[in-house]
Amino acid sequence: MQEKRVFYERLAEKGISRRDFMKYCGFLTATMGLSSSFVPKVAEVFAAPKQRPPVVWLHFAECTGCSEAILRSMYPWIDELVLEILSIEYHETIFAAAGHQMEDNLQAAVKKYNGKFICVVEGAIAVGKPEYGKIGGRTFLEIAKDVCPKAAAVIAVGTCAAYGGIQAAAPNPGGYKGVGDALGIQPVNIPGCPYNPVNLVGTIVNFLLLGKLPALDDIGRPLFAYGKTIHDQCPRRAHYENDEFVTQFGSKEAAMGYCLYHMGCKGPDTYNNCPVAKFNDGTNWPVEAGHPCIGCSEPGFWDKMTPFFVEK
Ligand code: FSX
Ligand code: SF4
Ligand code: F3S
Repeated sequence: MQEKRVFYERLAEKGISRRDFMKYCGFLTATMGLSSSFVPKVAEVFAAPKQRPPVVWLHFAECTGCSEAILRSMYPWIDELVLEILSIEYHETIFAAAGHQMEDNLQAAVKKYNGKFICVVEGAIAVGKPEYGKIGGRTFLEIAKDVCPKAAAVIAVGTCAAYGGIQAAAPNPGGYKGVGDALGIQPVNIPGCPYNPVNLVGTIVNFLLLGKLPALDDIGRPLFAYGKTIHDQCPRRAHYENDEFVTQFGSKEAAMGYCLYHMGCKGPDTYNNCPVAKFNDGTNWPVEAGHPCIGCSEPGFWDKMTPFFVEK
């Protein structure tokens, strides 16, 4: 009880009312595909966590946009996430430590929590030429082979970790791959360039609340987030059906919010929940802002979905 009261007091200090928090929990519960009866239980995961799973967050080849995405997520803010729900044992971007001290942290965490930690991976792994990516003298591949098999669950965030992303785009001189392909394992893949933090939070809350990872599709994506195409959830869909298309940016049709298919929108071939989850505190998402979906969460999107502004 005391713990919960302190939690709500801290929220209030940040200008977040209990009502706002419950609204967020309702949104998260719906995103996870659970009935509204789970809302109080989801709230408990944040307000009175029963366990704080240790997390080792690995960075390989990427732009760090995925860490930026979660650092800017609405709630839980990164400090809440780090200090209250999870026990982050290693994360190169947010830790003050560096060099050997940092590498010692990683070794110690993996040893201490062997078989119990959640391993979040951001970035692709050079498999063809492993020497293309190294941290502390070890290749990405060596680190991943050492750490990932010791985790209770591996979650690949971003298209780079899930499917290789920009590093794996042709001609891919380093032979980069996503974590699953590089190690021959099936991680939970949460693709997107960057991914939507709400889908990572949903995956972790699912794990804490129900004691298991969410159901996945055949390429490792949680069905709650990637079960439908952008096109099937798009608010511009009625314009598509009525043959009302934008053919030029800045035009009258663009201002009227017509369908962006002829501007190269890849929404029909892209599975993701952007139209409902949105970004930046639920402010907006690419198509609503007038930009075609470029298919950023699909495997091989740099090769398959380009040229981005051309109908395919
Ligand atoms: Fe990749 Fe994430 Fe794109 Fe960047 O780390 S999915 S390049 S937004 O940052 O991995
Ligand atoms: Fe489909 Fe894109 Fe048109 Fe939306 S804008 S209806 S996703 S083609
Ligand atoms: Fe990416 Fe398309 Fe969503 S470009 S962010 S999957 S709308």
